[in-house]
Amino acid sequence: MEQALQHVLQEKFQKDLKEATKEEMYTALLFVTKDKMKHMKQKEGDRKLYYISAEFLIGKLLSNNLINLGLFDEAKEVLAKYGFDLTEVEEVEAEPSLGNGGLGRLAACFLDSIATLGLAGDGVGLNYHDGLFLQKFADHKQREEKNPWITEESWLTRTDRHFEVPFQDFTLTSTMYDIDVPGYGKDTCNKLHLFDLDTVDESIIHDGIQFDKRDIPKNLTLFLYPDDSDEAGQLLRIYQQYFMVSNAAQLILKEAEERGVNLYHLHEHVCIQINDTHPTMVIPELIRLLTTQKGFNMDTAIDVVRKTCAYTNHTILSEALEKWPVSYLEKVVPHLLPIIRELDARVRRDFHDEKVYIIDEMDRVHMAHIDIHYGYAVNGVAALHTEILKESELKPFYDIYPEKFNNKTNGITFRRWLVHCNHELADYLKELIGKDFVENADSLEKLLAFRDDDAVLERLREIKKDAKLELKKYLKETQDVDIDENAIFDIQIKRLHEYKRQQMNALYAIYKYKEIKKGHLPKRPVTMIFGAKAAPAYTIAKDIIHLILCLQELINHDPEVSPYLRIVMVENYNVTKAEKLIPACDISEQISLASKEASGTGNMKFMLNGAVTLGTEDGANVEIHELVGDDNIYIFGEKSETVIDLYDKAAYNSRAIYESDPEIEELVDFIISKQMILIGDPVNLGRLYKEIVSKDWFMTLLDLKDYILTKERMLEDYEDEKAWAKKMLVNIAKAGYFSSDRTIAEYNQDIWHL
Ligand code: GLG
Repeated sequence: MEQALQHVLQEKFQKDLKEATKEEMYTALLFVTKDKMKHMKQKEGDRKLYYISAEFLIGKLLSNNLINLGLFDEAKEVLAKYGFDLTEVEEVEAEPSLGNGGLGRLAACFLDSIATLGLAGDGVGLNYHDGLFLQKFADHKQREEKNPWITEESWLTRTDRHFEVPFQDFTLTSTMYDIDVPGYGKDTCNKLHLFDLDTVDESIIHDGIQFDKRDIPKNLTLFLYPDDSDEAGQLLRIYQQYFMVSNAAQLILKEAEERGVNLYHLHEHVCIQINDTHPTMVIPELIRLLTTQKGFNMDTAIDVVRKTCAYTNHTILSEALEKWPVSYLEKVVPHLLPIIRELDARVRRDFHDEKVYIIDEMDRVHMAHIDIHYGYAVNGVAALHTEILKESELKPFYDIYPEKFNNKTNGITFRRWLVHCNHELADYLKELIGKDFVENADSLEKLLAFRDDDAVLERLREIKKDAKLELKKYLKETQDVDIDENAIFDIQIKRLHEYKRQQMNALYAIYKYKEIKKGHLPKRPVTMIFGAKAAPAYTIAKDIIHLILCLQELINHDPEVSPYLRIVMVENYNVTKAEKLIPACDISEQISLASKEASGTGNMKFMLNGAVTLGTEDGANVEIHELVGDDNIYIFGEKSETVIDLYDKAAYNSRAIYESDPEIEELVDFIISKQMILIGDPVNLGRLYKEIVSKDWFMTLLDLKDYILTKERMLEDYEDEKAWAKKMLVNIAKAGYFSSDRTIAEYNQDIWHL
């Protein structure tokens, strides 16, 4: 390692290890790591997986690659010898924020686990030049700025693969870039293929994240999820999606032919996982290529494609179940429409239920319906979610194809979410139970043998305290805020969405503020930490951010309250920040309205790092609850059946709750109180107030009181330090089930058969 680094530094910068800057050292590590991976091949096998996804929220890669390649300790030592701290050097790397949240981060964890299990599976996506926008706060509001991540030297390697992608008005030539994906302790390596266009022009961006949405050759891969609140934005999405899947389909066929595969047996050698509906057009595209270029007849093409593709559903929120107007598809990819119409005609011929048609009476194409009819497997991402798909959301399909439906509860890679982000805890666990858990997550259960061992419990508390100190330092440096490491850290970090109910947490802050003002002081200070980006066009979500930032201002500047309660909204929450926040957390906020969070994966990361969940019976919380038992989790709120029933009967009435309960009324009214208006913008606060009182689509007021009571009970319980440390221990010990290695083993066993 020392020699290799020395060599790069000399060659590239004519410098010695002692003279290098942090940036140069980072580049040297990048080169050395990339070079090592260049010589690693993919595991050879009969069937290869292509995981197509619009998002791969990979995060920084240096440490993870070093860990997986077994080079981490050596690199750290060599750097230390020359006065460098690897953690600081790593800061140089720009985070590739190529995803929004859970779905994209899941895809990244999956790539790690696929490689670690030694399976042949590549990711396929787009090389967005700018990741998810950079969030800045000004006047207590979110501002969006562009978020470029591609530097001259990066993990990307330009390849000489190019494909022609035909659109209505022009044909574009793609370029494929690769990122290596090494498995933990393996000598094989997979790839993440990201497609791009040489003509994309970053200089067309102006005023934050504005650009000409119509100039496709210049804008196609500029942004992840460009604003689609108008027609031009929606058309651009279709351009992106088709560009992604046409490249994927051409790559798949090309590689199959290179491997000598008879395309009539494609399904025996290739499997395609469609991550949410964004890559759905790969189905008609493959059918098109097989029929127009490979001499297949329609029946055979459909049959082969159906046996090749599988679909994962990640949400029941209708806004995310894509339905593209036929007229839009006509404008972008008219050559796919005859195929889509044929697929629809076959459905109509076989089934007489319009709920399962592909094209509805409003002439919209239901992408998920294509996936379900013309794929061989459909999976949800947590047990409850899959049940809801089968019993309500996708029931008509389940009735037709019960054999296609299966559950794959999400998971997270322990290499990033424990070994990398929490060295101290990982090292201690290795000392206690051996290092086996890094690959064999279930062996974390060995920790249970220490549940009554005072020394172990004490050490877990110390490790938590150290992580809090680290976070304190980081927040001071990056945002100039002061937090108290002796406080209870209560953390909610995830995308901002009404169903995730950050607004309910904010109402708790109001409750606590008022209590403290009345002289009801908590035994120990509480620090409430939020991190969340709101979609640029999602008004109410931005209003909720405004509320939280105003409360932060009010509370942190009130000398009566701030010694006991603090609010910190972390700016630009991303993977890198998650890695600092999660190890420091005591209370993990997982408070979505039951039935709405398909799984959640943050809940798993927190648990693994010894936080205790405060949550509803939603998504994977249900499974966490089953695993840790009632004593080690705090569950509140209405259950999903009740919620679904309220929706079905349109029986929820937030105004009635507001008007009949003076305590709730007082909390909600505070949003538009004089003090708040003095700090914030009456338009935003007023709109949010009105939304909660007169609509409250995600039923905040329904669960508010139970939430407050449960959180208060949790704060009380924290004071029994030993009992709390035991809860931490049980959570860590039981987290093994949530390793993405387990999830991927199940995908392989039940769906992929690699
Ligand atoms: C979704 C869901 C999450 C889920 C994630 C990964 O909202 O609950 O954990 O996918 O399956 N759109 C998402 O982020």
